[in-house]
Amino acid sequence: MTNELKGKVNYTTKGNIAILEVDNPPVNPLSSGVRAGLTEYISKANEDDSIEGIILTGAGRSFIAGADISEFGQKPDGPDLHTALREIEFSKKPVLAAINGTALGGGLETALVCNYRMGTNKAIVGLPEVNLGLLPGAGGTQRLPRLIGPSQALKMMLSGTPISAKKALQQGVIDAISENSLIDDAIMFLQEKIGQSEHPKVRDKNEKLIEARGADNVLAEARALASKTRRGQFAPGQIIACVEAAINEDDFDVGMKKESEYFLECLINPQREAMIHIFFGERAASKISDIPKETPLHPIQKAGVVGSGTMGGGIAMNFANSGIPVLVLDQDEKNLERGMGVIDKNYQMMVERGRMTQEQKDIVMGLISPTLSYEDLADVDIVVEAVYENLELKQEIFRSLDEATNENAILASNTSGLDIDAIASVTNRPEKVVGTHFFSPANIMRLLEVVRGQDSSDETMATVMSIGKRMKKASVVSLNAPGFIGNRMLYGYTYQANMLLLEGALPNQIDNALESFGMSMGPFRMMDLVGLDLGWRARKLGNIETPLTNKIADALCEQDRFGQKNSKGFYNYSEGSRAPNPAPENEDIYKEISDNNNIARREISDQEIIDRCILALVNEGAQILEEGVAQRSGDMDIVYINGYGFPIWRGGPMFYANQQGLDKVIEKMNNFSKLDEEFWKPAPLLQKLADESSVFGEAPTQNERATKLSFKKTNIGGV
Ligand code: 3H9
Repeated sequence: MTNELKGKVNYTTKGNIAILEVDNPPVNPLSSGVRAGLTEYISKANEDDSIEGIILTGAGRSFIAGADISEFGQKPDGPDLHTALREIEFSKKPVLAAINGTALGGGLETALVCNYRMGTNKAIVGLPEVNLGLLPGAGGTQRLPRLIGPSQALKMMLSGTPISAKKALQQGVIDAISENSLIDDAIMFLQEKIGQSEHPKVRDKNEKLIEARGADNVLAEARALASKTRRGQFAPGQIIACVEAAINEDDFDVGMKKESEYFLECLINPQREAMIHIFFGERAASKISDIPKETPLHPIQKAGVVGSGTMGGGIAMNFANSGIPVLVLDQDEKNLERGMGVIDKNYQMMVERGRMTQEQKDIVMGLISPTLSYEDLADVDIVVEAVYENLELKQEIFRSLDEATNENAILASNTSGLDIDAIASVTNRPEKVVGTHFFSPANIMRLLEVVRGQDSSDETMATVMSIGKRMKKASVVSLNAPGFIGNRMLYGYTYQANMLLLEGALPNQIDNALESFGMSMGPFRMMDLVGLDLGWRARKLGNIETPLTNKIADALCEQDRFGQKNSKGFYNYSEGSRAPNPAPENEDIYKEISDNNNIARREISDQEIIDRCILALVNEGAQILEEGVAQRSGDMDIVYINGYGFPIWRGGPMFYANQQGLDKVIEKMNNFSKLDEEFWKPAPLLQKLADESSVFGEAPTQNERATKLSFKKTNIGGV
């Protein structure tokens, strides 16, 4: 075998059993060296007369994490995966997959060509290719339905969610669970089978497919599931087409051929590139460029949360879900009681929906304790303050926390836009202060912006990022600047949506155009959901003049139209329903405000709506990158996909701009500059990259930067 190939397979023997161990750290993907090793050693075991059975396992914590994702779009070295798997499937000697950890995608597909499958009780198996814009292309769409039936297989492939060993055993994906030493148990299992004249092959099992023939509901249900959960995505339809072929074709190899064709179509579809960009982008975002990987972490054994409202409760649930005991502090006993009740109710709902067992609920609830006293926080390792957005109040809390907690404890403020340095400045430990911007509901939304203050230490940053990973969040670092990353970008997007409304488009048209682009919810439906009255009341209280783009929303509030909360806003809502119905009675208000501000209303195309809203995100993103507020453009993609409903299959706004071509982006912006020259001035970095025919990537270094960063007290906010 040549040395350039990536990864390897270790070959050992134990008596009459050959053990092939995939060794490609950290997660054993099927890189070139692994495929070559499998091909070579299966045939070696078959040629060795002293060998009567073969065990295939993985080194470390993973069995096989699938195909090597970094190879997609490149010319692969070594044998292809199909060759390696054929070698296993047609082995003369029985092969058992000893699944020691994660068997995902091509990893499970490798196990499915083995004659037998045994897992440890910690093993998990799944076909998550759909999350990468792909389908299981190494026989998964043909073999899994044969094993567990097309309906279950479709659910697994369309959700991409792996299942536990226990569930895999129940469904028939694996044959046994090892409770002791996996390899010893696997050998024992295999010895019993060795005398058999035949060993089962999944490809030969046709009963479950024949049963499904003519039963239209299997595919109809899958289509309904895909259109509900994976709107706009290409791969789900391809997966369903593969399973349809598995059901209807008598010949296994014909189904396999179709799978290969459909896989190739996914591979060349731009969605695949976009979704793989997000896979690697999420992992890149978790790294901080100037903080070494080996930075020691502050051990987190116990946490505190200040504030028992929706946000505080959600954050406490995140700690508990990660196994970290957490104290929830509120100074108001009634609020605290209510907050704990909401947490309990949220978990109860999960139990009722089958998302957790009662036993699991009891464990996490046992980790959350209420307290009214700062003194109880004396031994926590981290506190997240989650009270409402008021700098003075947060500063007061930080003074108390600085006094009450151990001097090494990290103090985090959950804020969507306040100045972290101003909060840190009231403590004696600014190096231990950091911002955490969780998104609501914090126990569900994956995005976490981690705000780096000017004094936040490497240890503090690295620790908070590692907690984000433990909480299974998509964590992104932002420098301390107004609106951080997400809300700052949102500002331009909502600004354009409001301008389009003033210029003649109706909320329904704007929302539909952006939803057809793939946004999970259009801006006006979103504003109705949040409540139009929040900004209106704040402006009234502060005697602040209404900006042009808020004039329509404020006029609606004057007519008691606050949004979903009172069933009328930009839309009308029927009693008890969240479905938005157009509100023609608002149109006179729109016209009047346009007239009063000398804005001529006109027909606006859907394309103009999409371009103006999305390119507003891109231009602000370029500015954010130029200032170094985000470390890399991919970080902004992660923010927008996980926090703001941007379609994952478009790879995020910055990736989308790269794919369009930055020169095209500038061309469109130049056209729009007739409407608003100031707004559509390209960010210097965008102009520079377009001139160089380049794309967005890493943030420029300090020396390369044209703009210096400062925490300006600008008003960032959408509504
Ligand atoms: C497939 O199989 C297609 C086939 O059906 C058909 C083929 C013909 N490849 O996530 P982590 C890297 S498609 C290459 O931080 P964890 C990852 O980038 C594949 N690299 O660890 C990271 O690198 P770095 C279907 C991979 O413990 C490092 O490994 N399979 C791959 O939190 C550690 O990763 C999947 O979609 C890969 N397949 O989670 C599974 N996987 O350190 C994808 C990981 O430089 N993988 N890396 O940042 C996962 O879901 C998680 O990595 C896993 C471990 C759960 C396994």
